[in-house]
Amino acid sequence: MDLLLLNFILKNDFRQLASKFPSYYKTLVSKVGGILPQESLKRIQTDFEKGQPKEAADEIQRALQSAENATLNVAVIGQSGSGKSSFINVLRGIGHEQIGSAPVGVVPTTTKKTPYPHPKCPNMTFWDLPGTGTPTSLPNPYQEVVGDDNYDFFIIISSSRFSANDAFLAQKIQEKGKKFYFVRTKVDSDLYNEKKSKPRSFKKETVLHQIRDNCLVNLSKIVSEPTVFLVSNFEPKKFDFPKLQETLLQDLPAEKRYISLLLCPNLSESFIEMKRAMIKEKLWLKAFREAILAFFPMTPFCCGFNLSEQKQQLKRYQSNFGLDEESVSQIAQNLGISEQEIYSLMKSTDFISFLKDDDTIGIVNKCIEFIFSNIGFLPSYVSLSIIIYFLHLKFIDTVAEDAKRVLAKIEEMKPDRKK
Ligand SMILES: Nc1nc2c(ncn2[C@@H]2O[C@H](COP(=O)(O)OP(=O)(O)O)[C@@H](O)[C@H]2O)c(=O)[nH]1
Ligand SMILES: [Mg+2]
Repeated sequence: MDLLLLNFILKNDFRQLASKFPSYYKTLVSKVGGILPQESLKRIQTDFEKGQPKEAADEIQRALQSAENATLNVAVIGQSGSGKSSFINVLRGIGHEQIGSAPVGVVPTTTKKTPYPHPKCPNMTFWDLPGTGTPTSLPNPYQEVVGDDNYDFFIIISSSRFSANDAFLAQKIQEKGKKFYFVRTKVDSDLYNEKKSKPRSFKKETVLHQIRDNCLVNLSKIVSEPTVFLVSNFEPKKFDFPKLQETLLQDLPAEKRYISLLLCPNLSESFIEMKRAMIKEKLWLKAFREAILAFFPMTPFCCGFNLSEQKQQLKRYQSNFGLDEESVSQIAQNLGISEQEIYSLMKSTDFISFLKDDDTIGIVNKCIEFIFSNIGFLPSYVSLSIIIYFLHLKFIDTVAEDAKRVLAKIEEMKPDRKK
């Protein structure tokens, strides 16, 4: 079991905990940052210093609750036809033809500001804002759109040369003191067109560099140190989509990061690793809080081992990694293969194997022996917590590896690979 938790159970030394907690916590967080906001970290440390562990446990609980209940409103704005709806569908992990997708089309399809909640979490909503520059667009869409203060940030979508409309939007959002990200879509078709028109001199990197430069030069007149993300909504695993996701997550306030990360589609192995780290961090924080509370005899501490509850929890992890029944069915449909073929790649479908897993049993036994030999006794709820902690770690690792295998299968079956 990890050292800080064990130390806590064995020594119960709050001063030591206060000095070790922040640096230890850093080792747990994913590369886009952790769940605890800076203020919570400070408060927890001060609570330990003052010998008030119960307050520290409460602070952890508060932070975990706000992480789970966080809301996020993202405004996606840009000219009609630039790919806003398609972009929203990618971010929500929804196929363009799937039920609930934002309608995509060659003629303007969205005339009203439309909310698209994430299918797994209504608290996270993407707003498809009326395309500008069409006959039906609002007389003053910028006011209507930019004037709304509820958005956490804006994403400006542009699909061709940097336009006066792009500049105007960036300027208005900037004046509002809001953050925006500039996304240049359809780079797949730019590359295709360039290759067609200049087959001999075509160089992918040069074309991408030119597109980026054109946007940067213009944006730098509006903001200092602008960033541009070049994406294809048809090939989101390529180009800057994964980097965009990472940047958004990094920039978010800590309490909004957990839900946002879990709801992002798995675009890369590195993304699956970030999810794994953050889910483990949350598990650790819960276990740490329980370890603190276990030393307060009056604290109601119920954590019986209930098989069906554990099965449910495993399903929740599968959902976090995009491997719930609905997602598997969708993946199978997209790839034109049977669901069974996807399930055959997943080891987490065999719940019983987790209960018999020798590694988990071994590590739990070692932990329990270690505690027993150090303090001479072991309350039953502590041993139960230890079992559940390691079982969940195994769940998370197994599901994360499943997600990687499924991702590899999706890559392998991509149409351009099959040729
Ligand atoms: N090649 C290519 N086409 C795209 C991309 N994104 C969107 N499109 C197409 O562009 C058209 C307009 O897209 P849509 O998402 O409806 O744009 P919106 O009007 O801004 O919401 C549709 O035909 C999409 O299929 C992209 O990244 N690459
Ligand atoms: Mg649209």
